[in-house]
Amino acid sequence: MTTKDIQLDIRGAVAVVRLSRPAKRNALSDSLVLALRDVFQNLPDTVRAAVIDGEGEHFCAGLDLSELKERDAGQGLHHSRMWHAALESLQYGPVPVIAALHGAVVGGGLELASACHIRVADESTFYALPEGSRGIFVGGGGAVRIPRLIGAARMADMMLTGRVYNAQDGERIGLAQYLVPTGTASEKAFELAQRVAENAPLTNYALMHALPRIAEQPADQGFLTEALMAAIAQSAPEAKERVRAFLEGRANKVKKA
Ligand code: 1HE
Repeated sequence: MTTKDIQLDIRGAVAVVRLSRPAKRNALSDSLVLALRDVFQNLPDTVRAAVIDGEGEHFCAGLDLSELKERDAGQGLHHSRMWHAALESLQYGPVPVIAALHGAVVGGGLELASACHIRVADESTFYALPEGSRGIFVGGGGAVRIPRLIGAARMADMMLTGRVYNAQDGERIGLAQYLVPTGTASEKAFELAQRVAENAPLTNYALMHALPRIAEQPADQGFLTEALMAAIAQSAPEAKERVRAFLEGRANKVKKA
């Protein structure tokens, strides 16, 4: 499936979703944000993991500023909520999503990346939140998700001073979990997605839907939610078979890194 601004390529169990507005540096117009929502809400059942990357020199230049017309407060509220709904369809969608980053990952582009479950950045990547200098604020969930990756103090610094993080520093502070040579982020993300796709679906579900909520719960509630999720996951026939396979020497051992 391909829309005007997004290419969707299903490769086995992995969906590769590509932002395809390279002339506008993949700036996120309303129609592109809605198309993203639609893609993640309608992935075929055979898909077990997804990669999202960007065509051209940059992952994403953020909000399409040409659409930032005068809105009243109510319209602004609904516009931001539209982004929330779209990015929640990735974060709390059917499958884990791996972002392959290169070039600019700025503004709403960083908000999009932070809604993904894993971020792989190549050496050309740079991160910024230019909202501060544009006289606006994040509105795509960045105020919730980005502090959870790097802390509110670093995010405030990025917005107050226009600080730009390069790829190495981005990985060091937690914006990406993987740093790879220039031009290889999509390949690495696809390789990881294939690995993720082999997990038991209920384990992936727990990691996407239970873990972030447990992490936000007070400890005593978190322990209970963890126990409930653990009991459900281990009761699945697939879990029993995977454990049996290890005990019978049919499954991989963990290898030293
Ligand atoms: C755009 C956008 C955009 C490029 N909206 N049209 N985001 C920003 O403030 C970042 C603005 N963009 C940039 O700083 C740069 O474009 C880049 C560093 C990303 C890339 O630089 P470069 O030299 O490769 O490209 P360019 O020449 O700046 O841009 C190429 C074209 O894309 C040009 O249009 P053209 O018609 O003159 O060819 C640019 O105008 C256009 N373009 N970025 C619209 N963002 C939910 S709230 C989120 C709030 C935010 O995201 S605010 C941050 C917005």
